[in-house]
Amino acid sequence: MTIEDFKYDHPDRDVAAFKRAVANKLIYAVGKDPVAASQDDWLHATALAVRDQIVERWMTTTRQIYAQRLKRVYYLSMEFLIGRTFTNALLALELQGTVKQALADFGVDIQAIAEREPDAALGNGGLGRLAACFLDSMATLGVPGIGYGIRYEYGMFRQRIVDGQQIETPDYWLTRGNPWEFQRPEVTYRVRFGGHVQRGEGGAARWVDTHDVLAVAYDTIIPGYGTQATNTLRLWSARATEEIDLSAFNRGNYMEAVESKNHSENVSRVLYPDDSTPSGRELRLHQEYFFVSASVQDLVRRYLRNHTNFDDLPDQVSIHLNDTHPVLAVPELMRLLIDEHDLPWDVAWDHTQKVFSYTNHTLMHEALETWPVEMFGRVLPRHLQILFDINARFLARVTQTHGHDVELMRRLSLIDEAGERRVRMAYVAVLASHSVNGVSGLHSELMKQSIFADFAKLFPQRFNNKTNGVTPRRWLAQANPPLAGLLDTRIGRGWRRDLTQLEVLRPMAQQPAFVRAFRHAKRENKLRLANWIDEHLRIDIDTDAMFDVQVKRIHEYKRQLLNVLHVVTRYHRILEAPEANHVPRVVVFAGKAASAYHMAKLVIRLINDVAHTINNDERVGRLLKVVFIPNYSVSLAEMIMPAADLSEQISTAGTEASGTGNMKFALNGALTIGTLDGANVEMRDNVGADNFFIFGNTTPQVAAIRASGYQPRDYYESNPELQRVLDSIRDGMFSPSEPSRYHEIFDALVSWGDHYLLLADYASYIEAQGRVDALYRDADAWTRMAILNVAGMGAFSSDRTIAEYAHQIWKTRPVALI
Ligand code: B1H
Repeated sequence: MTIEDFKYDHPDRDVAAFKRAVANKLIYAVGKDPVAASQDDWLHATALAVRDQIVERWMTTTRQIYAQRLKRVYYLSMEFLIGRTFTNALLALELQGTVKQALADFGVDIQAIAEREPDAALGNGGLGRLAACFLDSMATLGVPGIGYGIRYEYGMFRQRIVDGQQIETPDYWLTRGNPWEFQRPEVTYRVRFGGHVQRGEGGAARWVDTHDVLAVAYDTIIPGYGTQATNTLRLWSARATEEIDLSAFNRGNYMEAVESKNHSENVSRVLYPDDSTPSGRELRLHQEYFFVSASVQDLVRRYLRNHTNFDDLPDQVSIHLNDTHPVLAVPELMRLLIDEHDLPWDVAWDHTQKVFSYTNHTLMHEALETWPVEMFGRVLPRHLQILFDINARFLARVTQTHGHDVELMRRLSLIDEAGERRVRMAYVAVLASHSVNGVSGLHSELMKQSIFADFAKLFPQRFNNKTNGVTPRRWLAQANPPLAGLLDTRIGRGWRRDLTQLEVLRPMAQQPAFVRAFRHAKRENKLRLANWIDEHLRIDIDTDAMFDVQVKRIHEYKRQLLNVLHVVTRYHRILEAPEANHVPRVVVFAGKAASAYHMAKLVIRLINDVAHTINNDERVGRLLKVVFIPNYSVSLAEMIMPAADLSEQISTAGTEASGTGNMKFALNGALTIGTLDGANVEMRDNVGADNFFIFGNTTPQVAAIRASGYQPRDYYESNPELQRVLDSIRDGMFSPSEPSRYHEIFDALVSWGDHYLLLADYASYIEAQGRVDALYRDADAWTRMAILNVAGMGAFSSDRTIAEYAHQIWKTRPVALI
């Protein structure tokens, strides 16, 4: 049979057809009587009907990728922070109007059901969201890309704020089923752990006596925008193997035998909630190997479907490592090639280096992943041998070229020999990849000077930069209908696929009518957020006030605490001169702290205590309000960011690899107050320094301050306003029932060295905030500047980023579709 002979109903796209489709899904797939159907049932039925519209394109795309023998990109990531899919799918298919009408005819409100969809929160923060934006851009550009990751049963924990403190609760996001995924029980691989290695005849390695877990594939369709091209996100779920523990069973211990099944399935149970710091727990190592082994087995099998040897592997396959978390793919591919397919070592290694590429996302020392050799060898004995062999060959070559330099060997070795021996995962990634990139211009330079300095000297051509980007579909078209609508009428709809078209807004900043319309759009977004805050948090905020927003993971280097110092400064100024001409502000925070991160949790508590004190102080009134929005998520970001006037991007220079929230805010018409860190630098270059509020010490200045012996107490003692702020926090102004609650924060800043230089940047930050206030008094000038910011964001589309990866790293061609 050929596909031409295969008859099926092509789904129609008009309202009447769509109503029929939804009705059929509700009755036959969801199994619900329309008179009894809940909002969730309608959402499920509608999602299935929408999904039908994508499936055909999906199959055509896959068929064409095979037919055109295109090289595929496998994007390996522990995290994909997708958020909701329903609205995004409607947007990709341009079906919003049709579906809205069809549902309205059933008396169902599309907005209401859309908000019932749980976020797929399979990631922590920027790294996971970047992977999601990249999937969107790969599909939109027709890059034949497959995302591989883990189908966590529990995503990022849900955050509740109780008495000002963060409480974590599990996020079981699959309770009501997931209409977007296809379970593929036939796509199942065996993933092995433990055991030991035997040497067969000829020295061939045999890995035996392993404990095995099965990896089952679940596929999610990733539609491109304005194209037929449609990609796949394949997530692996752990299943116990069929066989039960026979020895336990024979001993008559049925429960013990069945319990081990439970144990195996823990592998894909939960996302580790640590952003920027690896957990070092053995289950995490299991997770990493689990998804990487299944993925590599899967891509090798796909390759062998139309090849009889591995000669074409580098022309057909690119494997991209999103940080070091998937780096076990390197020894896994080597193992498959040499142990299972009998390739000579040198051929296997040559292929491996041509296939792999790696993105580094952080320079912070504590964030660099290492595993104890002891644990590694226990869990993955064969892979440890392979890494030792890679290391020995590498160091032997270095000796040939650089002589016997023990110090250099110690620095370059894949094994850190100081103290407990550990495997340096980032070094494995660098050595095995033909391309190593950072995520902003500054970060990529620092990467070569710091953590990879020795490797950058050995392999200078390997290192490059790919500045991050964000998808304009989700982060403008979907998140900001008022602004998207305005752009559509004034500059057309093309910006969705070519964000550089925003450039034409530049002269429009001088047109009073456009300035008014732009401000009107911002106002609508501010109203939407104000209503949400009123309804959910019972805080009454003034939409004329400046919305000053910092939303991101809570981390010391991101310096939410510096923002708090500014808030408290304003509070004191208001109390001191209540009648002065203060610019009213609403300062909004949101973000989660890793569950074991004491300082970050204390900062959350301080923000909530400060909010409580200020919001209930009648002397302050509308001049200052502080709001902590609980349970920050992708869908909350979609509401919060378009409502922001001011975006806080205030990390210590040299610490934030890129940032991507910074781009989303500016794209939605917020002005940025920020340090010269990460992609802030390039954003400022693109919008012009006059349109950007830069403050603080630069990266070289930070280094110089630290080198000369930073004394935060000097700043405390010489700046009376700073002193008053810190003293009030220390003395319990915001925690009267427990005055000592924030001693630790005071001490961390004043006595224990203030590692992230908040006090050194304080005066400059307060001064910059003064410039922000002054501009806000002139509403037209503010709006003109906001327009110029939007106009300068063309370069920060993830389409640009992905085009660069595709041309320069992966060397893939887009799929041609009719
Ligand atoms: C980023 C991480 C990260 N960098 C370890 N590193 C993790 C590290 O679970 N872990 O162990 C999880 C996440 N995340 C972020 O990546 C950077 O901090 C941002 O600056 C950057 O914009 C983002 C995307 O490149």
